[in-house]
Amino acid sequence: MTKFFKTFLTAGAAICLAGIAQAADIKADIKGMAFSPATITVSVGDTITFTNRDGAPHTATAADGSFTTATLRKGKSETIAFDSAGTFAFFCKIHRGMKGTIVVQ
Ligand SMILES: [Cu+2]
Repeated sequence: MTKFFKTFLTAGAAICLAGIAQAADIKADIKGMAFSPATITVSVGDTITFTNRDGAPHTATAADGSFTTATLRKGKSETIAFDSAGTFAFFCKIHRGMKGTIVVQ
């Protein structure tokens, strides 16, 4: 095996392992007219899958407009990716009293 090929394989393995370590999908429910949990902490590169458990339709929408789900009816889910660090307030566009915070670190 050439030195170049060994280096290539090692780099490839490192990239694969980094990918596995980073890409978590965090589950968040919307139930009882609230986000559960209301504060969600993730790492850069993670995704959050919001699932509506209520009969009422809901969204998960960033206060700064950086992301939103579609209107989720009962049992429906949507996955949002978080690629930059920060603290993001979010709410439901239909029920503005429903609020939460996502911390991306
Ligand atoms: Cu709602």
